[in-house]
Amino acid sequence: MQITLLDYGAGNVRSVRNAIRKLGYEINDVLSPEDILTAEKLIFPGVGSFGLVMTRLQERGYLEPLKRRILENKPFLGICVALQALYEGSEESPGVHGLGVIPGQVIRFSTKELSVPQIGWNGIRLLKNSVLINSYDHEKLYFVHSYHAKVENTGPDWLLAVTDYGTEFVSAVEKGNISAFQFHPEKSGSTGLKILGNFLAQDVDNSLVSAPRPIDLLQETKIAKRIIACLDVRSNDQGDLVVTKGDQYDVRHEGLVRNLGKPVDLARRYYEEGADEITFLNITGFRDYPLQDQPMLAVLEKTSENVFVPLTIGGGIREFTDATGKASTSLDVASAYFRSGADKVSIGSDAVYAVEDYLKTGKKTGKSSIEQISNVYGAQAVVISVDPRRVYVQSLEQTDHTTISTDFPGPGGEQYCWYQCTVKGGREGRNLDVIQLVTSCEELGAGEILLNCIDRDGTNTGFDLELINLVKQYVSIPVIASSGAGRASHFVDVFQETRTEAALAAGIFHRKDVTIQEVKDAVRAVGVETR
Ligand code: 1PR
Repeated sequence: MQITLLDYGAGNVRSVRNAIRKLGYEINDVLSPEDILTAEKLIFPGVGSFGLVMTRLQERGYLEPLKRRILENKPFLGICVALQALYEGSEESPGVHGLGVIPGQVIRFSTKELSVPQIGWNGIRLLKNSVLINSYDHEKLYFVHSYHAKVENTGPDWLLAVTDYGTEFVSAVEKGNISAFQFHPEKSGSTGLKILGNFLAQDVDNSLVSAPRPIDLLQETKIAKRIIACLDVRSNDQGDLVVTKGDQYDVRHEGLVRNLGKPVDLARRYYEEGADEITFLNITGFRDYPLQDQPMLAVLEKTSENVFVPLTIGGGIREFTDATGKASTSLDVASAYFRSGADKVSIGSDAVYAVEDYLKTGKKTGKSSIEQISNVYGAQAVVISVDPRRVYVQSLEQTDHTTISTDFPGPGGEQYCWYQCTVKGGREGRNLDVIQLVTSCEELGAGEILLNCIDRDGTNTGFDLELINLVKQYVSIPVIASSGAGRASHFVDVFQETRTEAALAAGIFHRKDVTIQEVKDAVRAVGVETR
């Protein structure tokens, strides 16, 4: 059977395409408004901001056919912003009209105790039976969004599932053959693929199986702490692209680049072992030209064919001029990565330079890589990879930087330290501290912080909990703790002693010291929510 995809060129729909193909279906693209009406089954993956989605639909003349299709009850599946588009409007883009099929406005999460965007795996409370989501399909699903639809606007005829994140919000709607999910089935591993497969195979009208059940009887859902496998990738001395691993960022052993395996194979292994996300860092990106780095794009393309959890790619996200004088913006570089299958990009050195410029004037120019990418793809697609290193001082007066008193004194017995930001893979320190960097990046539109620590990287001595607690005091976007994991109990420590949303590790998984499942078992045993 042919499945029709509504791709209006706003971002990465490769993962939806890959998921449909993996399930054995052919894809037709909507090329004209009529295709929306004649399609047997239509999937509308919402990518970009609410305003961008609605504008693109209007420009292409898709609004009326979409409303008609929904009214005629022809099979329709909306994902993420496409669920929000069913409502009248959104706080995200004031004045822009939604499809208005369901009354009310979509609003921003305003929780104080939880980070926004919500990024990660959460449960659903299913309020009626559905052909798409069977009651036994209650495993966690992947969400990534800052705005949500309100339960009270969504009548029982539409409401299919709710989820809790500081507040109760609509995670799925369904009426007859029209369904929409706030979560991403295409990024929700085998559970998500099953739900998507149900839509593709479904031939019964959902209205026949509805039996509403009261929300209150169902247990509150909880977002899981994420475990992320990280693959530092670079060419080795023979020119092959390999996964490598540094020791405090030094990836050479006896003069040679450590080779820990092939990127695509390792990513697949970690997906199958239960990683909640996979991160690739092209660690020579700061000196290479990523748009010419075809192997890295090919790695993403190949990986995304078989890995159905979020993929982040970092390294070299900045503007470039190639040998022929052709200039590319950081947005061009990021777009190439998104088209190849990335869900998020991670910016390292260029974020430091952007913040240095920003702090000089205090004015946003809209031109930094963070702003450009966030404006087009949304904050949730922009991760800042921070590479800080401790600078020890004898007293607080010795520096203007944000300083902590530490339980791990410096080589001269110093009781205090600040965290200096570095660029070019830790090779160059800047006069910028980690708090200046992360708070400014949040203001510029970043959606998440990947918090490495050069002092701990590859040491197996555990995460730098002091650093993570410091950063968590200052930002309201999610933080991924990174560097230093050497045993499963280090993950227990990071989740029990800090409020980090995720923990990332590399060496421990590459060396097979413990499996991802063993890490999850350990943290679950102390009551931490996992997928
Ligand atoms: O500056 O935008 O081109 O991005 C370059 C990216 O590459 C940055 O994200 C930077 O962190 C990363 N990078 C650059 N050089 C190295 C290196 O190792 N020589 N890797 C490097 C950094 C840090 C982690 C690592 C964790 C966990 N790797 O991602 O995987 O520390 O390690 P562990 O669990 O084994 O301790 P740009």
